[in-house]
Amino acid sequence: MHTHLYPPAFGTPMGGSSGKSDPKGSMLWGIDELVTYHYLVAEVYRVVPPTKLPYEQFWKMSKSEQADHIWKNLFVERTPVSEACRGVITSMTKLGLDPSDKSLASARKWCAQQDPSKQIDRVMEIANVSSITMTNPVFDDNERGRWEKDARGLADPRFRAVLRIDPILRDWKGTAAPRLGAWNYPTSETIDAKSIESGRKFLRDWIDKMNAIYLAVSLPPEWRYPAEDEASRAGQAALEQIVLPVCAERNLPFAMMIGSRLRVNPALREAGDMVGQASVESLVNLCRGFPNNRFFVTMLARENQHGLCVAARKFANLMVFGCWWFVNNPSLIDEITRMRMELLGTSFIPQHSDARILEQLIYKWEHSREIIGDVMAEKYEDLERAGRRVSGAEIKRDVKLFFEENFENFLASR
Ligand code: FIX
Ligand code: ZN
Repeated sequence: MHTHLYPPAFGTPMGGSSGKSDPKGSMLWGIDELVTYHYLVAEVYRVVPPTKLPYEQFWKMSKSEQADHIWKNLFVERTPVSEACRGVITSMTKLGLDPSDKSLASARKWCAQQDPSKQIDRVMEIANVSSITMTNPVFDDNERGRWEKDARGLADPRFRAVLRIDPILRDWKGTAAPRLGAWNYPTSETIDAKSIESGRKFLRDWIDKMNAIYLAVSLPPEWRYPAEDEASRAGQAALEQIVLPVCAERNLPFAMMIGSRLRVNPALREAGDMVGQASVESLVNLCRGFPNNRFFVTMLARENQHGLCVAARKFANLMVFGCWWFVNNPSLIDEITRMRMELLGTSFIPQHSDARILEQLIYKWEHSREIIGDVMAEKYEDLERAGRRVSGAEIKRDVKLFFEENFENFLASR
């Protein structure tokens, strides 16, 4: 239900056997992308500090040079025990590549011989993924330009779109308002009648253009509802007057990914974001205040997971999903899934991949399925010990709820 993956129609820096490459393409796949995942950029700077390899020098290297640097320092000269490293190993093994190879040369050669679209089918087959949900940041020029140029041509039955609108809530005055104005949606710095009308029209137009299945944002740990400082008031008003009314009108859920503090180390780019504890109380206020809206919510901080579960016990319009980013690690997936089953039964979505590189689908789901399956089995054993047999049909039903129906039903529900 949440990835940063794209079909070939969005272009790809590595054309593979199709020979069609687009340096600004959004479809990331292949060994060099897998090894230069921002999680691994952060980890390699733990062992080769910027005093040894200045950040700007790293970013000037080619993708392959960066990948060779990370492979050498994290996978050869050190034991690749971290979850992000183990993930690369799992995906390589499942694709028939040799993860103990000291060089990436043969993996690179194999990838270059693959067709991007066929690789998507292969990876979806191996990962047993039936449908991929994108996240489409409309304020990103590269993304928006592709939709404006040929929205119909971007359609791919394997992928569904999501209208991602972070600046509308994170920075109305500085980013969203001026950009909407530049795109012929006249707005003001404040959420007045003009901003409301234009903002709503903007969302309706892009929901239609993308055929979006939900709208989404990520929010900082400081996010509060109601807002507690002047700077956040415009964001609150935009949420109340623009985003949630259009979601209700179009019967689309609103996804909130809460707790990411962006670029605490800007030199690391995407690898430079951080986690922070957020306010579950704000979420409770929102769910109570907007009963006609449905909310998909995931929180980044481990400390927020329990409160989030309890909040979901209070509001049927709140669907908890995924072990996001810094809690997407075996020990925490186990802890969080256990807690959720004990507090929410089977009424939550245990995981999303957040895959940025196609082949990550293989390891993100392989690793999570194993842990979620173990937790479910233990819960069935507890039930049997308590005196209630669990049938194979019931287990199949629960797995379908966790890995498909809870999402599809919440999308479609009225
Ligand atoms: O906001 C998000 O969708 C996050 O998932 C990403 O921004 C983040 O960089 C990521 O890749 C997490 O896994
Ligand atoms: Zn994401």
